[in-house]
Amino acid sequence: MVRLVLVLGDQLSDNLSALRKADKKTDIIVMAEVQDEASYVPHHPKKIAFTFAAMRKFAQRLRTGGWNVTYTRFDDPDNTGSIVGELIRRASEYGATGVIYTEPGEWRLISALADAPLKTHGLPDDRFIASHQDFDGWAEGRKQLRMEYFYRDMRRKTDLLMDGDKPEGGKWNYDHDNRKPAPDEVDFNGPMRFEPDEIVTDVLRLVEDNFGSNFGDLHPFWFATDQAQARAHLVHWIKNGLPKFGDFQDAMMVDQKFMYHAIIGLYLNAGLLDPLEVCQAAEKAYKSGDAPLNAVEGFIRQIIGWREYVRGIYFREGPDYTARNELNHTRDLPALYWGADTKMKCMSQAIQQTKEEAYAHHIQRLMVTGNFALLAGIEPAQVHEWYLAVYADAYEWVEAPNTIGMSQFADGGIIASKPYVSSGNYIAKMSDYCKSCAYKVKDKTGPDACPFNVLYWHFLTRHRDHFSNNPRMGQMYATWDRMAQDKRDVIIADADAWLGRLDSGDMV
Ligand code: FAD
Ligand code: DLZ
Ligand code: SF4
Repeated sequence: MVRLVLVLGDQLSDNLSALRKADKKTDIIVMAEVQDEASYVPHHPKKIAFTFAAMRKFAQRLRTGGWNVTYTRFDDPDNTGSIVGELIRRASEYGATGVIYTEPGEWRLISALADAPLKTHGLPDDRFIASHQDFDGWAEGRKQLRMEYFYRDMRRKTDLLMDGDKPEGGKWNYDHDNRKPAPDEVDFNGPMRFEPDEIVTDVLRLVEDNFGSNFGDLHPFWFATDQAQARAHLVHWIKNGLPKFGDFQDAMMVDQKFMYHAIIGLYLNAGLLDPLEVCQAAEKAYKSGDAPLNAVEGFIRQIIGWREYVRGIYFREGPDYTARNELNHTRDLPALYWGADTKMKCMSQAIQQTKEEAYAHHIQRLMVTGNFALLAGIEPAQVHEWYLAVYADAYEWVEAPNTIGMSQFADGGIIASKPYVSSGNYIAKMSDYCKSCAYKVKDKTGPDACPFNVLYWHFLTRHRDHFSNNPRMGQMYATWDRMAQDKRDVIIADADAWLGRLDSGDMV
C-alpha cells in the first residue's frame, strides 16, 4: 500500500514528525514548488530563492538517505500550482491511498489540507519546546498571558541556564543590561555568507524569471541553504556575535544592517536549525566563559520564550486573528513601505535594508516600521501582509502575533500590555539615525519636526478613551494634560497636516 508523506518548504528537518512516522520502503515523500505558496503574498525574491534552494537540497538529502522522493519543480509543465493539487496528482500517479503530513504553520494551509479530497492524517509539529496542549494548559485560567512567566516554565522544562531549581546568576531576566545605545563601531562583520552553488544558481535564475518584479533585491544572494551551512553560520555567530548580542540588542546604526544579531530566524523557521540545539550551543559558550550571561540569557529568552510564546498565541487565537483591528485603523499602507522615497532616515534605513536583505532586526521592525504604522493608523491587515511578504523568516505563526499583537495592538492587548509607541526620542536614544535625518528630532512642532513627535501625541489623543485607564499610560496622558492648550493645538494640527501630505502621496 503506497502512502504519500508531505514535506513543506518550512519543514526541512530530519526529525519531522511525518518522516518519523513514515516507512522508507513503501512511502513516497512529496515536495512541491507551487505558485500558491510562492504568491499568497508578494514574497521577497530572496525568501522564495531561499525556500526553493533549501527544498531542493533537502530532497537530495532525503534521497541520499534512502527515501523515495517525488519533487515538483516550479516550472514543471504539469505543476498544478497548489500543495493539495500536487498531492492529488501524485496520489493518482502512484495509486496512493493516503497522505500523512506534519501540521503546517499557517491556518490557510491547515484548512486546505483538512478539506482535501484525500485520506489525510495530520501529525503535531513537535519541533517546538511547547506543544499546543502545553501552551493551552499554561494559559488556561490566566487573566493575562505574560511572556515572562511562560518563559520561566520553558527554562525549567529545558533546564537551560538553571542552577538546580533557580535561574543561573540569580535572576530570570537580564534585559535591564541589554539596552545600551548604539556603540561607536561594530566589530562583527555580520552573518556568514555563502557563494551560490549549482543548485542555488539554478533557483536564482528561476526566481529572477518568475518573481523578478516583486519588492526586494535577489542579488547578492548569500543565505545558507542546507543544515551544514546553517550550522557553520551559527558557530561563526556564537564565537563572534553572541558576546555583544545582549549589550546592543536594541541598538540601530546607519548602514549596520545586522549589528550583533544572529540572523537565524529564517534557518530555525525553515527547519534547518533546531531551537534546542541553538540554545544549548549558546549556553555552552556561557559555561566556557566565551559569552556573558546577559547575552546568553537574552538570546535564549528570544527562542524558548518569545518564539514559543507567539506560536502558542497564534494557534490558541485561531484563524481570525489576522483580521483583528481593535483600534479601527483604516489608512492604506503608504508607498514608502515599498521603497518610495522618504525623508525619514530611520524608515529609509529599515526599509532599504529590508529590500536588500529580506532582513531587519527586531527593534527596526517594532520601533521603526511598526511604530510608524501604529502612530499613522495604518490598517493592521495591510501591515501584517507587508511583514509576511518582505522578511525571509516570515511565516504566519510567528509573524502575525508579532505584527497584529505586539506591534499594532490590533488584538486588544493579548500580547502587549500597552502599545509599543514612541516619539522620536526613543529612536534618537537607541540609534544614530537622527543625526543624518532631514527632520529634527528635537523639534516638537514646525516644518522640520520629527514626524514621530507629532504623530505620537496624535495617536494618544485619538485613542484616549481606549488607553487613559491603562495604568502604564497614565504618565503620558498627564504630560499631555500639563501642556498649554495652544501648544497641544499646534501639535495636532501639524500631525493632521503631515498625515494629509502622506495621504496625498507627497514625499514625506
Ligand atoms: P535575533 O535578534 O538574533 O534573535 C534570535 C532568535 O530569537 C530569532 O531568530 C527568533 O527565532 C527568536 N526571536 C526573537 N524575537 C522574537 C519574537 N518577537 N518572536 C519570535 N521569535 C523571536 N520573527 C520571525 O521569526 N518571523 C517573522 O515573520 C517575524 N515578524 C516580526 C514582525 C514584527 C512586526 C516584529 C516586531 C517582530 C517580528 N519577528 C519575527 C520577531 C523578530 O523581529 C525576529 O525573529 C528577528 O528580528 C529575527 O532576526 P534574528 O534571527 O537576527 O534574531
Ligand atoms: C514560503 C514558501 C514558498 C515561497 N514556497 C513554497 C513552495 O513552493 N512549496 C512549499 O511546500 N512551501 C513553500 N513555502 C513555505 C510554505 O508557504 C509554508 O509551509 C506554509 O506557509 C506553512 O507555514
Ligand atoms: Fe526618524 Fe525622527 Fe530621527 Fe528622523 S528625526 S531619524 S524621522 S526619529
